[in-house]
Amino acid sequence: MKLKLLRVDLSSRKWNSEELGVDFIEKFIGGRGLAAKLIWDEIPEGVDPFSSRNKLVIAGGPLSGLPIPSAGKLVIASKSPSTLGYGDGNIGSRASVQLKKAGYDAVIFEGSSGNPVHVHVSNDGAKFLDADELWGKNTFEKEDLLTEKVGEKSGALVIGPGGENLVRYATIMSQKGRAGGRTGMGAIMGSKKLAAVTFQGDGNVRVHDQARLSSLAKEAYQEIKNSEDYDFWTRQGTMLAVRLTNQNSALPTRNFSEGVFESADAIDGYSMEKMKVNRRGCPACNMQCGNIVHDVDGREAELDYENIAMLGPNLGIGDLKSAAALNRLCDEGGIDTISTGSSVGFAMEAAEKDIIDSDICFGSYEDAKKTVQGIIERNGLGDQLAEGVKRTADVWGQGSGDWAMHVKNLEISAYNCHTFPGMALAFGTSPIGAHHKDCWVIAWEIEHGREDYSKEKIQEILSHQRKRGGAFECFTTCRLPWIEVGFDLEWYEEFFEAATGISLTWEDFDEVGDRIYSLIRSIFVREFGEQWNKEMDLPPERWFNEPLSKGEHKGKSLDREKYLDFLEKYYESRGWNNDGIPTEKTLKEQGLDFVLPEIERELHR
Ligand code: PTT
Ligand code: SF4
Repeated sequence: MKLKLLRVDLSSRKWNSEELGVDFIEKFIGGRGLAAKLIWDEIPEGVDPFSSRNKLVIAGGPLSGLPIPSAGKLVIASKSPSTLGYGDGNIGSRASVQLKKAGYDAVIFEGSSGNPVHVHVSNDGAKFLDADELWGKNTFEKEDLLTEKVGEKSGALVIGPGGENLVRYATIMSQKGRAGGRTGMGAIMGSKKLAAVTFQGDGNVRVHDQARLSSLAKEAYQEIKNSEDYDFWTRQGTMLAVRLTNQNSALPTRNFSEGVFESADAIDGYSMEKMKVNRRGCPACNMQCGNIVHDVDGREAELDYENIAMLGPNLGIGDLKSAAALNRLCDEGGIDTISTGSSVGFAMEAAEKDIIDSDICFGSYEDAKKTVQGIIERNGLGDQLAEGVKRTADVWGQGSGDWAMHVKNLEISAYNCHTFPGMALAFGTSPIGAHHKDCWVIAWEIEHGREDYSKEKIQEILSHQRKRGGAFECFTTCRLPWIEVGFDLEWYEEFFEAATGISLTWEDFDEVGDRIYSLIRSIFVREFGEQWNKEMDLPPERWFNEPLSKGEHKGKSLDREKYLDFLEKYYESRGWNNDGIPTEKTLKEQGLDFVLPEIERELHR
């Protein structure tokens, strides 16, 4: 078993392919592991993310694209224009299946093109096509044009005007509703003038034991379908979280100042069910969780919890069709809904406090729409907000940094953590900046002492980070069958062996997860040098200094001293030093000796 990498140089318009063997797979698996290793090896410290020296990795793994449950995913990674460290995102798309069918597991783009380009990947390698007619179009229009050009069976990854205009949180879209790369991967494509990548394979995917994989898959799909939670999940998908978060003061409301929203019922999963006209999802998945509704303009929009929470309550908007329209606008423009909702909410608060000369206000759909449009086009106020909340707070000053809701410059996803220290730590230590993808402990905290800063909680966080941030990002498959309908983790050991012929257990997968965490942390430390410090793992001041003023948890907030102690204990459990840097011993044990020379100075300061 080998992983096959297609290397595409956009400057010279040449390509070649390389192979990575069993040793590499055992150590890094694929997906995020592959991307982190390539980024460590090939992107030198200090490179401007928008320069041609930055690279973009589109990485599948040993399981991605295979006809097994929810395996139609890909990781997209680069040096992030948002965090200036390692950044990635995960997308479900036919691109995952077609990449495999074309005979590759991953593609790395280097250099940049002078003119807009569309790269088509097939069994014949990479083909460079003129993309003048695509440039300037929104993501839906681009996908329609690409379908005409390369056929509807192909998989496409496209950017919108947001990516072309280098919005720092521009994302990559596929299938008019799948989004991946909120760390600015769309802007990296834009900086390389890469308008779209399409994939179309004609080959059969070679796996170690096809018969065993097929029989496992048949059984596995059935098990998922028979699960108790399957019906509810396919009705509500991630929208089920609105009620849970609102009931527990975790629903981001008016720029995360509160955790309960007065109109939550109108935008929750039950209200959505009444409006739902269809559902969609990723290939190879029988849980199809994309909820399609009609927005205020009667157009289709695909809803997820994060999108609605950030473009609804976080902006004071309690109308689902309006939030859906903002969701659709972000999808067409190719910008991340989470960072957009955070940036617009931040500006509304700044306007309310007279820090900026603007009359936009919470609760106004028209104001939100105008501001989102401005971000996509980089017009007026939108031009500043396209830089993200941290950079904007640095410009606006007047204490606004305290309520710029980010960690490491990446805007926080839709969970208010005034009373959730574990989730706050998960955001603080997420390897790509504040994202919930690697760890989501809200429900666990509710059950096991929500306001505790306990060692047990740290173990729970580590376990999430190892599995969600490690194995699932490396395989690369969707984690939701496991999380949402209780699909047993043991299946993945079997899938892995049938696909690769390599026998690894969850203990081995967890080790890979820890290795990747240390490697990504080393990328940040190398990048930030002496500026690196543990403050970078802290959530915003608002959660420490501005207690909730509403709801059951009124008056509560995080405790800074306890959080710092919690963070140090977390570092200790990871084998990192007091500055949050992996120790020499840990790096050696994890087989990462090669990073030592480049972070030694920070390690021994
Ligand atoms: C992900 C982040 C999320 S996570 C959501 S909703 W979520 C937002 N979706 C956006 C969107 O839509 N449009 C848009 N313009 N911006 C958006 N930004 C937000 O991006 C997604 C699902 C979901 S829905 C989740 S939790 C799970 N995420 C997985 C993951 O990260 N890894 C993995 N192995 N499996 C996962 N399964 C689930 O996939 P980022 P998708 Mg996404 C319209 O990209 O950068 O990681 O940010 O991929 O195909 O849309 O599936 O309540
Ligand atoms: Fe995609 Fe949802 Fe299926 Fe996961 S559960 S693969 S996000 S459709």
